[in-house]
Amino acid sequence: MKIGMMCHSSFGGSARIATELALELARRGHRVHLFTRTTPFGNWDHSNGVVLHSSIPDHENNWDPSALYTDWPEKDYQSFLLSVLEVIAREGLDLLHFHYAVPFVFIVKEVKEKLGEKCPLLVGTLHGSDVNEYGRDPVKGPVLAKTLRNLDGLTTVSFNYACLAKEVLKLTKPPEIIPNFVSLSSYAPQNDNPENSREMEALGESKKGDVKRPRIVHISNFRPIKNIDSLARIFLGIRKRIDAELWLVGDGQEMKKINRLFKQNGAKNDVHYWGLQYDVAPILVQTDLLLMPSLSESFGLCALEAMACGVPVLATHVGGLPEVVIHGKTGFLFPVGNHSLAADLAVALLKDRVAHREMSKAAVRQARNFRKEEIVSMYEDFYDRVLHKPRVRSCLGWSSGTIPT
Ligand code: GMT
Repeated sequence: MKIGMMCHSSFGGSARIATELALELARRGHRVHLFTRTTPFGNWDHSNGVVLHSSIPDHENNWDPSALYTDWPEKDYQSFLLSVLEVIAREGLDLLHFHYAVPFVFIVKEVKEKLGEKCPLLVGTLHGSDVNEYGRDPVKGPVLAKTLRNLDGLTTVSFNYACLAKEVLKLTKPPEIIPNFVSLSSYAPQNDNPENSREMEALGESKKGDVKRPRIVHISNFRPIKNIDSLARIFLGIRKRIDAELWLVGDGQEMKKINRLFKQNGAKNDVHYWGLQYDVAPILVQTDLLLMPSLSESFGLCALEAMACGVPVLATHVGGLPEVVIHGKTGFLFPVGNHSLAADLAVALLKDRVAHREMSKAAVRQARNFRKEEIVSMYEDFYDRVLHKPRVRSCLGWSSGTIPT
């Protein structure tokens, strides 16, 4: 298949999923063009088999990779659109697939208006706050909803988000669910490697016999939705009762606030800042618990990545998280704002070596349900179905898509 993939270039999960999907599809022999505004975050290898089209050259890119840019200047928007149209004219695409609705849904709308019947099939995947935020926006919301309704195929990453999208965007049917995935060859527990036995190091004993404090990790783009204030309060609650440390991976607008909070509370020496990291697996394997107190999550990709590394997850009971983390088995879920319950659960788990080991094993087992190979096959199957659905001539606006099933 000839596939065009569009995504953000940021640190976020949707960009990670889209680029990994593009790479795996290329490995499987598809011709894949990836359209991004700048080179994707991380070490992009230009010989990886995916044809990358970034509309802003790297030397002009002075952006913050932790930010999710959805409002693009007109000139960037036009050059992105042009590069998509050029590839379609030159090579032809069977399918154009966007990850994250805003602003790509507006790009596909224009592609369709410009190309009419010659337009490739248009599919999208809804990821994060796009439905919650833009879907409810009085100006953008209706355009977003109308365009999504007219796509040839729409997916999203969890059952919860599919229901939310149907309700907010008043879709006739919910998007198809294709969950996020993890590469089990990159994300695996450290004790799979005998050189670095995690069993020995877990919860207090290093190989040399010196004491290692339990490590709690948080990974995010530090946006308000990640509920950083709550993160700090929970950690301070844990810290009062056991000698633990907090590892912060990522960066973003709330970082200064949390930094200040820890200084004021005398916890400065218990917090380690890793900054933005693409490859989080080597960090995750050295930790004991992932803390994710988000206000909402359509899926919670780093919870899955942590579990694949054998790290139990302590997260809020929101959005798609209960579909990823099994409460009491692979971690714990707590209501937003219940800091004392979260701290109690963390302390109990970090003190109980046997329970922690069981949970760590169950987490690895659960992560196997989201194996990259299987989920990418679900995308291939979805493409196949969309391509083989008979198309009808539009008489209802910019596209009536396919014959409704
Ligand atoms: O909307 C966001 O916060 C950003 C978005 C992204 O592009 O990274 O994150 C979302 O997509 C991830 C991949 O599907 C999900 O794992 C995250 O749960 C989701 N974030 C939110 O819903 C807050």
